Amino acid sequence: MADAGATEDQPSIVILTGAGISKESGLATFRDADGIWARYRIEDVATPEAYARDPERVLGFYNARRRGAVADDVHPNAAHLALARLEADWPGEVLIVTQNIDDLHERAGSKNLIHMHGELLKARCTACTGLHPWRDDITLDDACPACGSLGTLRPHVVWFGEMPLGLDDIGMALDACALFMSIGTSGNVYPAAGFVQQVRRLGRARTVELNLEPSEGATLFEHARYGPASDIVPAFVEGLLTRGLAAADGD
Ligand code: BV8
Repeated sequence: MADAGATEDQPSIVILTGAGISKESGLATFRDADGIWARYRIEDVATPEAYARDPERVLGFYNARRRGAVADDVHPNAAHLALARLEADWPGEVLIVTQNIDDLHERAGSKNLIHMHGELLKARCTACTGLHPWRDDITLDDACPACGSLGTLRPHVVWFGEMPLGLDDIGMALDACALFMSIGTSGNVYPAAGFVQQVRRLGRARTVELNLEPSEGATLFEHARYGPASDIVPAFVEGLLTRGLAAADGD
């Protein structure tokens, strides 16, 4: 990650994204009526305890999601593309902190990106901690490409009760930013849901929620835009690039 410093001429922006930004690319959200947690219980598929109890079930859950994420008809949508344009054209640093484990931000062209809940297209070895690009199913018969151990590969995702990734860099970027945007997240999962409060404590940055509808934490933000991400994010980015940070104000 680049240095997260901000100056008046080069104000930095931190963007938290969640499942809502990938919904129009064909990937399910978690807590909507048709979401993943309506079909699966968190404690069965997304905790270290679930994996210890029934690794095949947990691997099967992520194998199905990996197949979905690499499907030919899944592409970055206009919201992902607009954020990549913002990073390329904004005079200061733009950091995307995503809770999503898909690779749609990378495929849109974003470079300064932290996957705080891990990456679906990587496997991690619990024996040697090696990380490996992985587009196929992970099975208990697979050997770690680095150390050769059998049955020790797990999805490189952060389960409930595990420590999210990149928190030190995220914390410094939040403290330095002039604008914090939260896109397509319900504000249910911590520590991500608390980032807006961390930003507001310092009182230096504007805070904006962009979501289909007001989230759990909507009242914590000073400003908001509501609608499908593929409409509201490109419009918001266009405003920032033409009028600067003041474009964030208003609802
Ligand atoms: C941690 C794995 C310690 C990957 C995920 C009380 C009891 C027990 C635990 C806790 C507790 N309070 C807090 C905790 C901790 C716990 C937690 O938050 N639990 C919650 C349930 C209360 N958190 C943890 O365990 C985390 N680790 O805390 O470590 C620690 C200590 C100190 C400091 C730091 C850390 C680990 C959390 C990681 C969990 N892993 N999944 C995977 O399978 O994908 S969480 C899962 O939820 C996904 O990762 C997902 O990204 C994340 C957040 O969900 P959202 O992205 O917000 O998705 P959601 O469906 O909820 O919302 C979608 C939104 O989009 C909606 O608002 C919708 O309206 C909108 N939308 C829909 N369509 C569109 C749209 N918006 C725009 N356009 C559209 N078209």
